Amino acid sequence: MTTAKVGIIMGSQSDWATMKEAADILADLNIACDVQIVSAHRTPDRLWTYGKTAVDRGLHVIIAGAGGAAHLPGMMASKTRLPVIGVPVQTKALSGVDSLYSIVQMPRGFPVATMAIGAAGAANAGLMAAGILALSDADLAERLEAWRAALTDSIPEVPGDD
Ligand code: RP5
Repeated sequence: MTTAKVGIIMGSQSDWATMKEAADILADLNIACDVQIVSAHRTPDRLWTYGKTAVDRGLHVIIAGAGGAAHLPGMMASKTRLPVIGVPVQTKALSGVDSLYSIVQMPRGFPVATMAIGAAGAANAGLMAAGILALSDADLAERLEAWRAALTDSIPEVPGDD
C-alpha cells in the first residue's frame, strides 16, 4: 500500500508544468502525493489499472489534469469511487476552454470537481485535496488554516507601484 493519500495524474509530460502547482501546494502542506502520467487515449490500460487499484493502494483523492480532449478526469471518475478533482490544462489552440468543457459537463452519477483553467486551477486542486483530507486529520487542518491565514496576511491594503 502506498503512503500517499493523494494521486496526481496528467495526460502528458507537457501537463507537468501546470500540475506541479498542485504538487507544490501539497508539499507546502506536508502531504505525500504520488505523481504519474496516465493518458485516457495513449495509455488506456494504465488508466484502467490505476482506477481499479486506487482504493486498495490507499489513495483518498485523485487530482487529474488534462488538456484538449481532456477525458482523463471523467474516465478516472468512472473507474473509482474516490473524489476526482479535474484540472483543465490551458491549450494553445483554444486556450483551455476545450479542456474545461471536456471535464466539467459530467453525466449525473459520475462527478468530477472541476477547477479553473491552468495554474490557478491546479493550485486550487491541491488546496481542495488538502481540505478533504483535513476533515479527518486535525494536524493537517491546523496547517491548512495557517496556510490560508498567511495568504490573507500577505495581501496589502493599498496597491503599490511595481
Ligand atoms: C492531452 O493532450 C494531454 O493532457 C495534454 O494536455 C494534451 C497534449 O499532449 P501532448 O501532445 O503535449 O503530449 O492528452
